[in-house]
Amino acid sequence: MNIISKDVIAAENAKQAHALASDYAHLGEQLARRGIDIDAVKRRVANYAVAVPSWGVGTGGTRFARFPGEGEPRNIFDKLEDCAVIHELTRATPTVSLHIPWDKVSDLSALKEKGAALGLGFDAMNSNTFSDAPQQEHSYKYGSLSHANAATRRQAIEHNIECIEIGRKLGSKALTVWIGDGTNFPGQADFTRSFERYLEAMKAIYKHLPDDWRIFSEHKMYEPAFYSTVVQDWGTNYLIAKELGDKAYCLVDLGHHAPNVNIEMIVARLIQFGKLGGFHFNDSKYGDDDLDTGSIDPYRLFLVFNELVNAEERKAEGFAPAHMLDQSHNVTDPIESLMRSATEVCRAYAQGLLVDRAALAGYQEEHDALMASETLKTAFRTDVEPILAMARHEGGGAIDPVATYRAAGYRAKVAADRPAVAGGSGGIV
Ligand SMILES: [Mn+2]
Repeated sequence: MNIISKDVIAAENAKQAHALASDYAHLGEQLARRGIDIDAVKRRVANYAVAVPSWGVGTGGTRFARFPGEGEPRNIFDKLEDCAVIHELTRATPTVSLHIPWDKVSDLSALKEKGAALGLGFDAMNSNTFSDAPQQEHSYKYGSLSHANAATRRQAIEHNIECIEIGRKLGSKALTVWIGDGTNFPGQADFTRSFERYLEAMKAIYKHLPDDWRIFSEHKMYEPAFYSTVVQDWGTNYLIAKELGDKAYCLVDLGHHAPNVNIEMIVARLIQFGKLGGFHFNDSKYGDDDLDTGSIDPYRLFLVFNELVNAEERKAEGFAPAHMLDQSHNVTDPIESLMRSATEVCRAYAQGLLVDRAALAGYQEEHDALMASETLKTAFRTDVEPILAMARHEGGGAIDPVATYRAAGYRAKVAADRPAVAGGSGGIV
């Protein structure tokens, strides 16, 4: 079942199909001169997938306010429909990543059936021990998995085990754990003791992880704790994955680093030691801004994908990262932002595939810094839009996803069914 009428998609595509064919043929000629088969690149782009977070289809917010949009999803079933729209038009987002307890339902088989009917699968499960759920016995105000109180830690462990159980029923194969634990004052907690407690708690969760599952730990330098966090950087993250075992991997959220940190190099290190679990894609200017992927620094996104394609092509051992978008939409229609972001990661991937790796290796051997850099720039400067558009078009999606979405009038339609929600509450993770 399609949420967006196939007739609308076909009508919009008909307006642009001729120009696309011409652009694609021209780019194909240019790439052929560089020894690249455009159809081979297109096939790999068509197979690329990035998961959409269920919370991404609602309007986000900041610490100060949230300004709700029209027709916001009321529950996970509405969210799945919004996610289906993104996949129908982009053909790049076949899975949804759920968040518990936000997406908790009494009837899991109904949820699974809804996903199947929409052609969507379930990606990594996300636990929440950074805020208190209603009727929760122990508060996470002072932490969760690293909390000083054993009963609070036990509650947080049980919650993560519950997320695994829900995920098993839905066909998920991974659990992502991000905690807000940390301090606002020097001396507030003992760094070593906190981390010992965290590791002990994660080991208890790990024991419940099915054999064909992976567990991802996600580091974050600051916020909500502003002086220290328990899982602050990739080094600590690597130690966690190493301590836990073979099913434990590190998740890299692009926004969770200090300004100017060389994230692509972190990615390379984690790949080298078989511990890169996956990504949360977004972009940032000042901190963890959760801006749309590729909206500020598309070159950095390309450099990350350059490392990923390098690993893919050399068949790095244990390399199978999970890709997910994780961003907050405050001033745009979330569906439009997520479609554009999905396109941006496809773009970075396509550009990564265009890097002349043999030439690059040669320049590196010869210490030709300028030409090595130029080799990357040549791939980055290539406008791969015809490849992305053709992959979408041939896959049944939209040549121009945003224009087609607007032509379909989806937001106005759901706004009529979904009552406006109150604003005021802040926060996104
Ligand atoms: Mn994240």
